[in-house]
Amino acid sequence: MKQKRIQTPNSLLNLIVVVNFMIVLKTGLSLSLHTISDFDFLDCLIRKSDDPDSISRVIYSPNNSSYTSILQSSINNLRFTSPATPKPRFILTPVHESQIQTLVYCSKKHGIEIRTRSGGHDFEGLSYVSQLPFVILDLVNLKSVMVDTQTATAWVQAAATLGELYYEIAQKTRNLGFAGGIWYALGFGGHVSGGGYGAMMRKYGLAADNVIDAQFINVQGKILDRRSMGEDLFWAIRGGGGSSFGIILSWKIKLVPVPETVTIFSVDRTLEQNLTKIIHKWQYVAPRIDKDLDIRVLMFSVVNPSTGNRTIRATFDTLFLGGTDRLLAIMQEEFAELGLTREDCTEKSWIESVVVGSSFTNGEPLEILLNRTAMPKNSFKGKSDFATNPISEDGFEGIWDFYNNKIEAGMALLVLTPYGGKMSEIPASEIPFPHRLGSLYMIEYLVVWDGDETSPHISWIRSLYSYMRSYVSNSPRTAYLNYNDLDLGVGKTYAEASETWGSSYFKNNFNRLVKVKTMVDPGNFFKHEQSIPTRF
Ligand SMILES: Cc1cc2nc3c(=O)[nH]c(=O)nc-3n(C[C@H](O)[C@H](O)[C@H](O)COP(=O)(O)OP(=O)(O)OC[C@H]3O[C@@H](n4cnc5c(N)ncnc54)[C@H](O)[C@@H]3O)c2cc1C
Ligand SMILES: *[C@@H]1O[C@H](CO)[C@@H](O)[C@H](O)[C@H]1NC(C)=O
Ligand SMILES: *[C@@H]1O[C@H](CO)[C@@H](O)[C@H](O)[C@H]1NC(C)=O
Ligand SMILES: *[C@@H]1O[C@H](CO)[C@@H](O)[C@H](O)[C@H]1NC(C)=O
Ligand SMILES: *[C@@H]1O[C@H](CO)[C@@H](O)[C@H](O)[C@H]1NC(C)=O
Ligand SMILES: CC(=O)N[C@H]1CO[C@H](CO)[C@@H](O)[C@@H]1O
Repeated sequence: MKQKRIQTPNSLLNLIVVVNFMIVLKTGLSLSLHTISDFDFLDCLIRKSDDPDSISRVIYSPNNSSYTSILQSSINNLRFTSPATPKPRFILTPVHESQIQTLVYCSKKHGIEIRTRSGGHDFEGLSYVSQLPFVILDLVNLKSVMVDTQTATAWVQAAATLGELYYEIAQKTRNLGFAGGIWYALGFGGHVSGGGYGAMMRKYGLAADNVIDAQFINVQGKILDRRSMGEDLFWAIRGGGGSSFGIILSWKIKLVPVPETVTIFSVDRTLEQNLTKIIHKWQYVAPRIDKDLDIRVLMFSVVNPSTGNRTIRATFDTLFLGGTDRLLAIMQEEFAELGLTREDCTEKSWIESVVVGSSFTNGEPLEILLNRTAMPKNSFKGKSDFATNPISEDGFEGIWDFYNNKIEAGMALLVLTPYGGKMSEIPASEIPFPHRLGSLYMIEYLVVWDGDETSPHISWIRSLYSYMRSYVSNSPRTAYLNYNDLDLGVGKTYAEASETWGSSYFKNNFNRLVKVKTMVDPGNFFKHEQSIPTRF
């Protein structure tokens, strides 16, 4: 191996040049430009930093032995781990915000895109994959949580997980919680900037509805808070997707009251137990029932052991902010078809319900919420819809057909999340998330697989999505930003985007998002496949 030495103040520069020199030797001259720009970029980071030694300790190039493990540490969709997936030129894991300011300056100067990653759960891998030369800004070291029970608020840094926040709240009080997502390992930065719903949504709205301040770095590298960014930008980043606008360092949130005792149940029903009728009824009940009650439905195809035939099994997964007696009374009155019994119900503290909600059902300790890698990962593709009218029983029969006869067992999931309650009270333009009054429930389609044989699964979910067209919201057909789906289009111009994903995710709020984007990032530096475009 030939080493090309260049005199620099930092040995890290040598290291980069070496590896790029090797690439040039192997693939010809075309890549030599990369060598130059990588070198200049790194040189910029080190020269512009007020603490060069410190920043050089948090820059990883492909030559560094930790590069791959850091890259993969929070890739939550294994679909984006194949060798063909584009890899970043560098990964920066800042320990100080000034390092991010330096990164913004140098990335702009050298034309390298920034992908910001908090928890890495993006459905399409947008926080760690780009087709253009890019660097991952991995906020993994910025994850502090400061809970203040006196004011019922908290400051939460971007890469803290929901689990870390929930755990920290519960360490201090049993009377407060937060209206964020169900899945404990989500990163706070991405989750909240895309809306963020969980089992208390019908009572308290979305995570983004409960944000009261933020710390943010804009395209000029300035650190802003709510007051200095102004209400337009503060509006946009609460549900409009932070990555179109800049970098969220932390959110200040409002905690919400929770009772000392909540009740949960998880009841299964199959087609042989009249599931189709029960689900049909659920549509009329779940979005209108008491706000303290959230009845989600998760459906799979399973083999019925007694017939040997496939059937659909639905789990009615429920959080009730109250005790068993009141729950049973409400259920008897409104939803007797489910046949809920006292034995199905368990009283717990709110934080214990969070643990079970994340599928830890074997009595795991609360500390499991702090283990980001407690669950295995796989490859997946997801999509979403909003139902604005109840679906007929025939409509459901058609869905069952997709799950039972057109795919292997256990690989696909259908989740129905009821809206109504507080969600219907918040005006559709309050924050960019527009799916409020009139949305009965959200539908999530998910197909999950091991290994890299992608196409049959993706074609399956596309055909299901196409079947659903006549049953769900239309003009526009809507979707949830946090379940982003590149099939909705990757239009980058204003016109293309507003015809496709722009109106699906944001409806009438899209135009205001474009206005804010044009104002705060006119050069469109912060961009990705479905970022808000500028318009002049
Ligand atoms: C297993 C699983 C369970 C889920 N459960 C729920 C749920 O219960 N409720 C729900 O609402 N959603 C849920 N989601 C969706 C989830 O909310 C989104 O994927 C969310 O964007 C994840 O945030 P993250 O920080 O983990 O992801 P990342 O991949 O890090 O980021 C997602 C997007 O936000 C951008 N971003 C991240 N951090 C920042 C930042 N600091 N500043 C600016 N932009 C940033 C990224 O660039 C990317 O565009 C789930 C997803 C998965 C995979
Ligand atoms: C790079 O790799 C070496 C070990 O190969 C390690 O000591 C160093 O901390 C790594 N990271 C950086 C940023 O250099
Ligand atoms: C299904 O519904 C029918 C009538 O609608 C009822 O007779 C039957 O008992 C129900 N089956 C179950 C398992 O609940
Ligand atoms: C199983 O499915 C087959 C084919 O659809 C059907 O003919 C048969 O009656 C089913 N068996 C039972 C027990 O439902
Ligand atoms: C987190 O969970 C994984 C999987 O169960 C386990 O292997 C690992 O040891 C756990 N980590 C910690 C710190 O407990
Ligand atoms: C994996 C790899 O190529 N590592 C190289 C990184 O650069 C140093 C020189 O600075 C080499 O010694 C390593 O072999």
